[in-house]
Amino acid sequence: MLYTTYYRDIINIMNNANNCQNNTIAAIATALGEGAVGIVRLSGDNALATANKILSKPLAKDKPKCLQYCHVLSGNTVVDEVLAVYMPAPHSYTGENVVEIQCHGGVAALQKILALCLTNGAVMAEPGEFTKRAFLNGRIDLTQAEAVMDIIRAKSETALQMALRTQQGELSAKIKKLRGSLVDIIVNLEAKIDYPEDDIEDVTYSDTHKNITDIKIKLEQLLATGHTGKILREGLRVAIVGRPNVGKSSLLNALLEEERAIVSAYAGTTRDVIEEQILLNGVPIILSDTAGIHNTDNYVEKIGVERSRSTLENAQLVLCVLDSSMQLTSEDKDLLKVLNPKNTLLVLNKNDLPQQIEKDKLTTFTSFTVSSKNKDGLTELKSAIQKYAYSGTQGDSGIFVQNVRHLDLLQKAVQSLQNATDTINNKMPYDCVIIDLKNAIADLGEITGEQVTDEIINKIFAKFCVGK
Ligand SMILES: Nc1nc2c(ncn2[C@@H]2O[C@H](COP(=O)(O)OP(=O)(O)OP(=O)(O)O)[C@@H](O)[C@H]2O)c(=O)[nH]1
Ligand SMILES: [Mg+2]
Repeated sequence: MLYTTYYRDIINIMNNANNCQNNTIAAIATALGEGAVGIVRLSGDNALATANKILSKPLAKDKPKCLQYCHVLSGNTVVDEVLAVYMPAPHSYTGENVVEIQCHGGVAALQKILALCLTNGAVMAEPGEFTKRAFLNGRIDLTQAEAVMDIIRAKSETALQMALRTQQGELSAKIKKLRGSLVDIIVNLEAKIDYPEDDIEDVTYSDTHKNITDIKIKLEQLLATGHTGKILREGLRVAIVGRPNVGKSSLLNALLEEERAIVSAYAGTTRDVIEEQILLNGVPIILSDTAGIHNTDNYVEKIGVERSRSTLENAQLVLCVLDSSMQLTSEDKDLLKVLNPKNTLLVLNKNDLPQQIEKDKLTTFTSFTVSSKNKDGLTELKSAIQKYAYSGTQGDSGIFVQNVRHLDLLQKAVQSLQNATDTINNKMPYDCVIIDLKNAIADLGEITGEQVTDEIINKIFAKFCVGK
């Protein structure tokens, strides 16, 4: 990005080596470009002092969270007319003293004000450093911090809602509760180790097994929401495939409700993959129309067919289009052989024509009879696509885990709990069960940030944008 180099330069020139957490940091918090308003944000002990060095009228300490009108000055020269706000610790985004200067949203004004902040005691913020400080100061936990980025990147209202719920701590609360229950199990087992005379071993093993299994089921339910969570975040990749002339491009156009791809009676019209996005009730769908899959000696067509096959392999859901006005051809049959009924919907197109297709040969698949030409049967197809996006989710909590890091850790925790129940089944000592439980506790703690290394924290926040 254009301004990355600019930031690098400023970081190199202005930052002194000891950029520790006590430093006051500054960054442009809004996107660089032309806009009505732009914001420069400062956070740290000296945020107010630094801001006051460049403002025409010092921000009144006794007017926290109030917008105050003034000018930014460089010496005696007015840089911009601004509104500034002081948010004292601990009730600010970072939990530190924060000042935000709202200036005109032009690149020059923002860069000049940032440069003034840097020459007056602030250091350039690293990517995500404001949110990182909020985490380190205990304002939010790690899942909430990560959700901030998901809010910024949300591509649909549903993804936004999901990220907001995580940001408000719903996921953390669930995970913390389950982690707490695991700690209780350990406390109980440790008591049994300390006072073995009270112990009836079989009862302890069976109770512990049940309690661990209950927690494991809840974690597995959270894990199962990952399928939908990832789709809501990144979109569902849907490939439209089939032999030439069955109406793939017509279907794409009908789903998009616009004439995007060329449609013609000539077999082999589409030569390349055409990708478009739609939202189906808040679920982002990435649709790919492909070249008709068939055997050909034509060099260009061959490349197209290869691309169709690779789109097919990378798709999460396949719409295999068949021409229902004809009997199945050998090309149809060859294609059906390589498709997985679990992630394929058959689209029996051209239902406005006399029907010839042998439906009894297609019973292993879910199929929909449509006419792309007359826009008939598309509602049912659309709801099946949407249903696929939500498949695998259980419970009615409405939380979808969408972060790959969280999903990996949930998977690890489930495995550790599986190990714990195996350990119990093998009647191994309580100590061995405790080791497995501690592993699960560590994995869950890494999700919320209760048990996480600096290295991981740095890695997470490095993916943020500067100013957030
Ligand atoms: N009657 C009828 N004709 C259709 C329907 N859908 C598509 N067609 C016709 O079928 C022909 C092929 O349509 P396309 O959408 O170009 O088919 P395609 O599968 O994309 O073809 P290639 O790109 O060549 O692989 C065109 O003449 C369309 O008008 C339908 O539902 N009913
Ligand atoms: Mg086509």
